[in-house]
Order: sequence, then structure tokens, then C-alpha cells
Amino acid sequence: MGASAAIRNLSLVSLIGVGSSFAKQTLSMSRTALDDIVSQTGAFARKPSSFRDFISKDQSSQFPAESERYHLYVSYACPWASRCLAYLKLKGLEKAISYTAVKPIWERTKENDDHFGWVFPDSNTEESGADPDSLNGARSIRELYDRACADYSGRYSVPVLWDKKLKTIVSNESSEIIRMLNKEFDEIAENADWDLYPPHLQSVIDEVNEWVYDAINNGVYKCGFAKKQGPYDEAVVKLFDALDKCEEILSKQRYICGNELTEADIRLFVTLIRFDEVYTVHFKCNKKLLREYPNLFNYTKDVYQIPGISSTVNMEHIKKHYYGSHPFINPSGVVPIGSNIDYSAPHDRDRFHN
Ligand SMILES: N[C@@H](CCC(=O)N[C@@H](CS)C(=O)NCC(=O)O)C(=O)O
Repeated sequence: MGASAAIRNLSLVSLIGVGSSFAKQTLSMSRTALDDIVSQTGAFARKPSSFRDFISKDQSSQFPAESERYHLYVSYACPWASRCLAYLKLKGLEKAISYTAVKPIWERTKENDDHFGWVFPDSNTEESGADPDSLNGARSIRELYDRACADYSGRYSVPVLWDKKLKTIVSNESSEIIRMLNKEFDEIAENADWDLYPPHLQSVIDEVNEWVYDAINNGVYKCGFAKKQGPYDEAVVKLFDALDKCEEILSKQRYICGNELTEADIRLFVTLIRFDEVYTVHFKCNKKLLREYPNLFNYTKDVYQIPGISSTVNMEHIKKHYYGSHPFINPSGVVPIGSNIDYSAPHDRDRFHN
């Protein structure tokens, strides 16, 4: 399997200052993103993913690219999982790689402990957009991790890229899964020509990814999960500086790395699409709304309207998840009404030539 035991056996950091008794109980042993809050500083520090194998076009490799061999477990709520789903659609890999979406709100994953996490519905009709795990018959994402690694002690996160043949997890790191989907399946992909990480733009994409990840993708979580004013202040300033920078770049070109769509756009998009409905309120990212940035707002509509992308955005799951799964932020679980923005409305990005 190749993933290092050291990474898997992540030490657990306990939470302090959790608002409700429910949350205290829930989080006392859990291994969720909330455990990545450093108790002394109150800052959110995301831990690395555990399963880091790679599917290769090389048919002699341990995980060769093959049609119908791999399965992707996702949550429509999760930006990291959604970027993998976006690749599945863009590359035309839906027939080759099957997928299942979990229910949006975390539930107890075992009767005899306090962990809350991703679970599957019992039937196809229980939760629109979510399906039972017809492949492995698991009740939770946790169960899949436990099957793949008996002494697993990391987080039970999505996405999970599952190998049906070896019955294990290939990868739970979305930034690496999207690289596999981009090129390794090109013998099978319906849209093999679409390269979102082309050699001539790789250094620009890497550079953009770095600051976008730190300040925006992970930045919203640093704002939302901060337990003290200092780390929040630092993260929120960095976030809006980075959004201002994007706005400036997008006033001159259609996409974030030039006039062609790249990986960096998909990575940025999954955060932007959640911004006004969730991050503004739930994660306290309220210095400005996304729709107050003309270029960023139109850009978000532009990417949303690329064929296949809108099917990866399930706003009901997104809202239910965030507002309903973090009781220490929103103890009542009440979901705010939001502005129900129509991202399929016309945009002005055609003014740039690509
Ligand atoms: N590094 C991972 C992060 C994935 C991640 O944090 N997923 C969240 C949902 S947005 C999750 O599943 N959290 C469950 C948990 O932490 O227990 C990736 O990019 O694939």
C-alpha cells in the first residue's frame, strides 16, 4: 500500500473551548478536521492526508489506470471532494470511474464511541443526491478506512479513491487525485485532450495553487475554525488580500493563470462557489461578499457554466453540511436562508479571448 504508518498514526489534538456539551462529547475522541485545531494557539493547522498512492498509466504499476477498477467516494458538501468530481466530469471519466456521494450531515459512525462523520443513507430515497454504498456495503466512510487499514488512526475524510481489485484506498488526497485523473486515464477518458496541467503552464499553476490554497481554500477554514481572535484576524486579512489579488488578475484575463482553464481554476472555484452561501456567515468571512467583486463573481459563473461543472455543485448538501455538522460554530444547526444566487445567469467573461 505504501502509505507511511507514521502519517497514518497522527497524534490526536484535543479541542478546548467547545461551545455546547453536545460538541464536547462529540469531539472528545473524534478524528475530524476539528482535531486539527492547535489547542494552545487556537489556530487551525490541517494535517496531511494518509493514503498517498498513485494510479499510473503504466500498466505494470501497482495501481494501473483501468476502466471500472476504481471508485470515488465524495461528499457534495466538501470542496476537496468536489474538485475530484469536477475532474471526473471534465475529463469524461464517468463511465470508467464510478462514484458515490455520502449524506451531507455528519452522524455517529459507531454505536460504541463518540465519533461523528460521513455516513451513507440506507436507501436511494432517504436523502436526495446521496446513495447507499452499493460497492462495499459500508455504513460510513470510517468503515472503508478501517477495512483498508486495520490500525488506522487518521481522519476519516473524503474524497476516498478506492481500488475495487485490491480492496483498499489508493488516495485520500484530492490534490493528487486530480493529477491522476488529468493524465493517467487518457487511454480511457472521453476528453483525453483536455489537459488542465499543461507543461507550459505548470510553474504558473504551482505558484498560484500555493497562495490560493494557503490564503483562500484553506484560509476560509482557518477563519472558521479559529478558536482565538489572533489566528482569525491573521487568516481573514490574508484571505481578503488574496481575493483582492484574484480580482485584479481576473480584470485582465479570463482565468487565473491566463486565458485557458487550468487546474488552478477548478481549485479556486470550489471555494468561491461556497463563499456567499456558507463561508461569509458560518466561517465569519464577511469583510466582503463574493458578489461584490465583479470579476470574481462573473468568473465563478463562467466556471460553473462549463459543461459538467454545475452537476458537481449541490448547494443543498453544501449548506446542510456546514451549518449542520459543526455544532461548536452553529449549535442550533439552523440553516440561514442565503441569497440563492443563480450562477447560471449570464456573465461577462467572454470579453477575453481564449
Ligand atoms: N487533504 C484532503 C482534505 C479533505 C478534507 O478535509 N475533507 C473533509 C470534508 S471538506 C472531511 O472529509 N472531513 C471529515 C473529517 O475531518 O472527519 C484533501 O484535499 O483531499
